[in-house]
Amino acid sequence: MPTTASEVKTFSNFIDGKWVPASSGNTCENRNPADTRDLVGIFQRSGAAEVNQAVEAAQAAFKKWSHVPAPRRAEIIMRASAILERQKETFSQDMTREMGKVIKETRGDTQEAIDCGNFFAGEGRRMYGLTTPSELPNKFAMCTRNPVGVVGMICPWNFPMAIPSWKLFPALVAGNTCVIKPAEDTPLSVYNFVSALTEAGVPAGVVNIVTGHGAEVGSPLMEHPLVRAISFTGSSDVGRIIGESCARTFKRCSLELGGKNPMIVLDDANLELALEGALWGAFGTAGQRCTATSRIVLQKGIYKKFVDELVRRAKLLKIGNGLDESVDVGPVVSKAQLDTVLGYVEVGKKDGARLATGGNRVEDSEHTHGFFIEPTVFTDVAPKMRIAQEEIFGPVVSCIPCDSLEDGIEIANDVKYGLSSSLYTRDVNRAFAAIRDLEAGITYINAPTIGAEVHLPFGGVKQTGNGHREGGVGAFDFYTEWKAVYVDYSDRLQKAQIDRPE
Ligand code: UN1
Repeated sequence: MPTTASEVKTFSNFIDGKWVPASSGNTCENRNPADTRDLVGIFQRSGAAEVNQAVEAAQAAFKKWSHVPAPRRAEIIMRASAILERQKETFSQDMTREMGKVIKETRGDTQEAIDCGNFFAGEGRRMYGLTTPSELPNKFAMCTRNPVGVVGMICPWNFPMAIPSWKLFPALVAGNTCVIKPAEDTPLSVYNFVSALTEAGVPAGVVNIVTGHGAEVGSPLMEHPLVRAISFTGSSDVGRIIGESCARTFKRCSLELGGKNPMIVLDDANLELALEGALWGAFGTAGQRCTATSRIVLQKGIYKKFVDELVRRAKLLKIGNGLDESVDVGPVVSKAQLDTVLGYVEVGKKDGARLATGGNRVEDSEHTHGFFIEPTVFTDVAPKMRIAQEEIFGPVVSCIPCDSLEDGIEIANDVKYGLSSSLYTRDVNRAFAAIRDLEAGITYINAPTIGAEVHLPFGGVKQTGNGHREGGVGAFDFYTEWKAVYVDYSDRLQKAQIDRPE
């Protein structure tokens, strides 16, 4: 339903526990991509001044927050998770409204944040350091994990609550303070998430939100001298800029970037299972996951049967407003995304791939106000074609034939990315060979490339990132600094490396 301007709420930045409008007086609209007449909210178009205020608030809050015992901080996180659970339906509906993915998936997104909170709340009573023997007598050696300081977080729109939760929960349990920049398309979900944190008792200044455009908010955040670390999820092109900037100012920097995730299906696979997985992996979230199945590499014996059936089923998927429970595929997030995806369809056609189904914007009377694209399958795709090499981030999948597992793995690995990967086979030997040889941070056997769980490491190799992982205890490798501690109780000067028994 279209919303009239008078019903629309204006959100200010959230800085030091207060609502602070942008000093420029400029704002950005948040519109529903399923029906752009529906104005979801108005958000501040902030700049360096607001970033500065937020970072200073986070810096001022750091000492006190970092001294709160981790188990106490974790109790707050546990309460926040419970609040998210209580608000799950409302927050999920808000999320579908602001970015389009279907309601069962936004419920999954909110659930992922709840799971993440529960996991990291438990870590408040672990966050293990280590002890180790000293080489000297009567000397104790241990390592503790200390917070890093003020962390800047730059978030994507495709998992508007789950991904901020991967960043905020471990950062907070570890004792950091944060400035978060939501994606321009999905600020409401970050407000909803932070409202749960605030209600749960996170003190003023510990989490601050500054909304606006990447160049205007992200850049001053990554360049700010008081920010000690930047966590970014988004495109490889932007990741490169952030990585370079952070290198210049010696900030830690975690980059979760693109993917071109392959699903390999061998002749011996359970085809029904693989088909279901392919449809879910390729068209779930309208293909807008960095883990989306964007290449299906099929062994020749099942190639034709598989693609025929995939095409038949892709045509049956219901496209529409994600708030309708019967819809399978929602809109893409924005006009810009729509243009990018349709541009890739043209590239695929021009490069000689066969467009087996889809490829068009859906613009009948029911869909005319939204950014809907038909689920699209290209067949007879050559591995080096652009549609098989570049991240499209839309409901477009490329089917590529292969001769064998070895050939399939070679095709799978022959891209610049390495996030997720999948193999369908009933042969355990081949499964383990693929687990070893697929160049990716995540490998699924007999499941599609999407569906990571929060207590396992999430991230990729090659140009998918810079070696960090979100999720799981490994997240603390980013959100804490190791401190090596030596306690000498010998009452004499002992010289390491020099005092050695004769
Ligand atoms: C992303 O695609 O940006 O594994 C994150 C998954 C989700 C997270 C995806 N749990 O598909």
